[in-house]
Amino acid sequence: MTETSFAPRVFSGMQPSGNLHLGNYLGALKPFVEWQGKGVETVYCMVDLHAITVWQDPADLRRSTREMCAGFIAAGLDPEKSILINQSQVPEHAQLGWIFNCVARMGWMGRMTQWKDKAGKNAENASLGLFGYPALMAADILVYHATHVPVGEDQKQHLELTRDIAAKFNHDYGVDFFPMTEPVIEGAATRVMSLRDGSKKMSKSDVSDASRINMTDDADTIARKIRKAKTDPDALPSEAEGLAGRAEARNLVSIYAALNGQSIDAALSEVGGLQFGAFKPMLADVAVARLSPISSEMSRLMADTGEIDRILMRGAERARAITAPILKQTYEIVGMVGPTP
Ligand code: AQP
Repeated sequence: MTETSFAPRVFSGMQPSGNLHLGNYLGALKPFVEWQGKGVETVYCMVDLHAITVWQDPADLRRSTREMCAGFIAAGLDPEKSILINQSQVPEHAQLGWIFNCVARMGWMGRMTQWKDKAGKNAENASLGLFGYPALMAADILVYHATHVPVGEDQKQHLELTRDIAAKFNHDYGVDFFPMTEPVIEGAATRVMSLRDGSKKMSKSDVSDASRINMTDDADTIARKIRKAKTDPDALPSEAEGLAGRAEARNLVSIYAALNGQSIDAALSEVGGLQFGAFKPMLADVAVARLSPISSEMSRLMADTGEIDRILMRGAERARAITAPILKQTYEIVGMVGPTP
């Protein structure tokens, strides 16, 4: 099967399991907005079914889902141009997810880095959903026959698994039905690291709030977190090679470059030679300039959650016009008896 036999369509999702942070923004949300302007159909999803693979307080989940939708719109996603949904309202995701549970192999799931990291030594007590998560993620993507998935670098392995599931399904049933989806991992900050530890990913679930910049942080908080970010005593280099072995310096420069829409080399040609004492206020200024308008717009949108719910329900209707026929064809391929046409 050629990868060009499917019309281009973009899908990506995010878990409403806490605050949107700078890693989500630079790794995913900013690319989502860029794709919206490329004349391709775009579908973006708050993956609430994934979120409950670890415990979520119901009221917090509702708030985070609406806040994430507000964040998507505030960052530039237009509900008229992109389809915005929460996963649970498009039941074909979970229905195709079950079929893929029967295609994917236990061994594949057990090798997922995210499973090992999140379940850790306590795998016996982890939910079955956390183990099977990548099969549902494959369904999220393939129920749209999506060809491109913009994501941060941490999702690369899950995207490879999505291709494995599509290939096994196509092979087992002798069809060319699911596309070989391409991950799109681009930009200067595809893996934003913790501000407290340059070897750890910036993450919603880090217990230290100082480790991340939340999209809802105010200007003072952003400036304080950047001022306190871990660094080393040396000045910034003038070329990217000089960042080797300096994880924290690399991280801050990558963030600066990505916020400015520059390459790392272009950023270093501007800030190379500066000490962190001079560089950090520059980084704080650009972070506040980029993030504050998004955060104010999020607050404005959150004042009318009824409108957010309407946007999501309208998105679900539009999404189901795509997903229902694809699920129906999948059922036919698999051998499920349904209504006779
Ligand atoms: N630190 C990051 N740098 C770049 N991209 C990132 N993404 C997440 N963290 C970074 C990208 O954001 C999208 C949505 O991710 P998610 O929220 O669904 O799940 P996640 O990757 O598990 O995010 P967190 O914050 O790390 O959540 P927890 O703490 O719950 O595990 C994806 O495209 C992801 O690559």
